[in-house]
Amino acid sequence: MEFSMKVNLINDDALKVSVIKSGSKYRESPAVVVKPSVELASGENRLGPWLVKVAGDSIDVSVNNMSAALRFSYSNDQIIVRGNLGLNDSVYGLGEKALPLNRKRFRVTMWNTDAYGYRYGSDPLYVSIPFFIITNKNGAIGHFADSTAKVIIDLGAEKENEFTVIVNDYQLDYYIIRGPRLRDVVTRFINLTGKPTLMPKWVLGHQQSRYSYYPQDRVIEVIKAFKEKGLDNTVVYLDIHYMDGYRIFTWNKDRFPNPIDLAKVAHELGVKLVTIVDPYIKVDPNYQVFKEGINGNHLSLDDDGGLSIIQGWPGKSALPDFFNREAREWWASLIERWVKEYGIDGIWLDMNEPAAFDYPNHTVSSKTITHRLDDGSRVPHDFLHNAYALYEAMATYDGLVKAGKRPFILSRAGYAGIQRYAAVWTGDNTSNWEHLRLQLQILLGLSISGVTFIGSDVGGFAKYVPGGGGNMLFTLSPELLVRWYEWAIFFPLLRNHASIGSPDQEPWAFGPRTLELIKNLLRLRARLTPYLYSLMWLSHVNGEPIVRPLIYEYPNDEEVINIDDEFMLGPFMLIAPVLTSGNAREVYLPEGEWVNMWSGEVLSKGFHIIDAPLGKPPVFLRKGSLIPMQEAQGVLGVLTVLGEGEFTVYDDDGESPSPTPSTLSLRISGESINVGNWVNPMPQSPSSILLEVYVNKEPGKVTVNDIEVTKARFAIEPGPPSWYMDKMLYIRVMPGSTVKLN
Ligand code: MIG
Repeated sequence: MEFSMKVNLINDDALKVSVIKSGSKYRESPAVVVKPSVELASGENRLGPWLVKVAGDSIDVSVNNMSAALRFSYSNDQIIVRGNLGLNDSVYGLGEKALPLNRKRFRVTMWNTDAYGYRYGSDPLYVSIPFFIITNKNGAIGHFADSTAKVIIDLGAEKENEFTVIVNDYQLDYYIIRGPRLRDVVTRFINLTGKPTLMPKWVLGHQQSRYSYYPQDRVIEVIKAFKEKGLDNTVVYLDIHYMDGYRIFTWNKDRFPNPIDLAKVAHELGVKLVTIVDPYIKVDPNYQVFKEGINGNHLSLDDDGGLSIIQGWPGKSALPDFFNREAREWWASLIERWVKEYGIDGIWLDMNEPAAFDYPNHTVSSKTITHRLDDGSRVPHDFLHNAYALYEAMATYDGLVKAGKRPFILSRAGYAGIQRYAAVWTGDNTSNWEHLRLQLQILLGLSISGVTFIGSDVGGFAKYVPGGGGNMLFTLSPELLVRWYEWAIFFPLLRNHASIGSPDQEPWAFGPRTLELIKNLLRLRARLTPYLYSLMWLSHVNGEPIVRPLIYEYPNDEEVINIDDEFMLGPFMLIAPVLTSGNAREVYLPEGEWVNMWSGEVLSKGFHIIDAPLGKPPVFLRKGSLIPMQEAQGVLGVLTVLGEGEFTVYDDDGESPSPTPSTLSLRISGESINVGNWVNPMPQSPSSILLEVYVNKEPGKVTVNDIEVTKARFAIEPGPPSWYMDKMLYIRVMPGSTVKLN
C-alpha cells in the first residue's frame, strides 16, 4: 500500500482511523484535544459498545444500533473515504454552510473563503468543520475527517447510497463518533475538539458595530445615543479605520487623538471596546510590528526562503506564521500590549481565512507559501489553510489571558475546535429577506458542529450583491430590521453591523415606532440574560449547544427532520421567527403541550397558524420550563410552566478568569416547585426569587415550605413570601423553598 492505516479507540466516545501516505511526516491536529488510548488489531474487536472489524484498508463499525462501513484509498495525492448512506438517513453538521440544515444530497467543499456577498447555496464560506452526523430511526453516528487541507464531502449527491470524503492531504485522522442520539454525537464531538470557552457576561448584551465608526467623538456619540434612548448596549466595535494606514496595533492620530481617553469614557458609560485586528502586517521597514516580525522570524515565507507578500488592507503585507509556538507567543505579546496599553476589552479577528486581494476569491491558496510548525518543519500553506484562523485565535486568546482578561474574541474564519477560543459570526451577509432565513439555517448548522457562541450581523452587512441578478440593490426596511432582531435576541451573539457605504442601521435609524419595537425586544433580551448565561456555562461544562435545531431535542419526531426555520433556545424555549413579510406564520410544535409566551395560550403537537404582529415573534415554552430571568436588581425571576422539569442557574462575577460558578437548582414536578439554595454564592447572588407561573386558573391556596401564604399585590423587589395573580401567578420566595399550588 502507498499509505498506512492505524485504528485507535478514544475513551469510548470515538474511533480514530489514522491514514498517512508512506514516508511522510505526521502533523499534530490543532482540532483534537484528547489522545487515543487502545490500538485495535486487524480482525474483529469488541470494546464496550463498539464492534469493529479491521480488514486491510476497510473497517466495519457497529455501535449503539448504528453502523458504518468505510473504505480508505489513496491516489493522485488524495485520500478518499467511502461510506454507506441509507435511503432514510438524514445528515447534519458540516458547520457554516449556506444550505438547509439537513445536508443530505449536497456536496460541499471545506476551504475557508472570504465569501462577501454569499447567497443561499454559495459554498464554501468562512469556516470549515468537516464533521457530519448521519441519523435515522435507529439513532445517530458522527464522522469527522480531520484534515486542515481542502476536503470535499459528497453526501449522496453523486450516488444515492454512498458518501465520499475527498481529502487533498497526505494524512487524515478520521473519527467515527458514537450516539446513540444526535445530541450525544454533538457533545462527544465537543469532548473531542474542546469545550467552548466561557466568555465574559458582557458579551451577552447588545453589541453595536459599523464599518467604521470614526472619529473618536463619533464613537462616544453612538455610546451616548444608546443611553439617551434608554437602550442597553454593552459593546462598541472599532473597524479598520481606527488604524494608521491599516497598520495593526496602531492608531490614526487624526481620527483617534486619544484612544486611552476613549476607552476610559466608554468604560465609565458601561461600554466595552472591541477592536478589529487583521492578520496583515504592512511591509514597511519603519513599522515596529513589521520589524519585530522580521527579526523574530515570525512571518510566513515562500519556499525559496523569502518573505511571502500578499495584498491586504495596508497594501503589501506579510502574514504572521501562527503555526509555530514562537510566532504565537510573539502575537500574544502584541495582543497583551495592545489591550493593556489602550484599555481594549476584546478582539475581533477578520480576514483570517486568510483573505488577500491578489488571490482568486480574495482568499490565499498556495503551494509555495510555507509555514513553520512547532517541530521546525516547513509545510505548504494548502495543507494548513483551514487552520490559519484557529492558530491565530489560539495566540490571541493567550494574549488576552496574559493581560488578565477572560477572553472575548470574535472570529470570522475557523476550523473544528475554534469554540475553545472564539465566538464566530457569519461574515458578510446581506440586508434582504433571503438572508433573514438563510442566516438561521447557517447558524443552526454551526451550533451543532461545536461552535456554540454565534450570531449574524443583525440587519445585514452588505447592501449590494455582486452577480445577484435582477435587482441587485437591497435596502434595509424597518420591517426587516425588526424581524431580524426578533430572532437574533435569542442568539448568544447579538451584534448590529453594517458595511461601509450603507445607511445607518442602529435601532433608532428608522424612527420612533421601529425604535420602540426594538427597544421592547432588547428588554426581553436583557431579561433573558441569566438563562443565556447559564446556557453559556452549560455549553462550557457539558458541550451542549445554546441554540438548537428541533431535531436535537426531538430526535424521534419525523416532522422535524427538515425543520430549520424554528429553533430552541436551551431546553425550554421554541422560537418560530417570522421570515417573510407578513403578520402570521405556520408553526410546528413537537410532542407535549406548549405555552405561547405572549398570550399564555396552551397548544399541542402539530401545525398551527400563529399571529405575529411586528415586534412579537412566536415563542413557545415547553411543559416543565424553568427559565431564569433578570427581573430587577437583586431579584431572579423564573418563568415557569407546570410539568416535569429541572434547570441549574449558573452565575459568577461575569469577568474574572477561570471562575467557580455559583449555582442554584430549580425543579418542578406537577404542582410542586423547588428552588434550591445557592451553592458557592456571591454577595450579589439574588436572595429573592420571583416565580412567574403560567396557570389557567387561580389556585385554591399556595404554600411555601408547607406554610400557607397570603395573596398580596407586590412590586418586584425583595420581601417576604407572597403571591399574586393577574393571568399569571407570581410567587415571591427565598432560595431554599418548596412551593405547592393546590
Ligand atoms: O473586506 O473590516 O466581514 O465585518 O466590516 C471587508 C471591514 C473587510 C469584512 C468583515 C466586515 C468588516 C470589513 N471586513
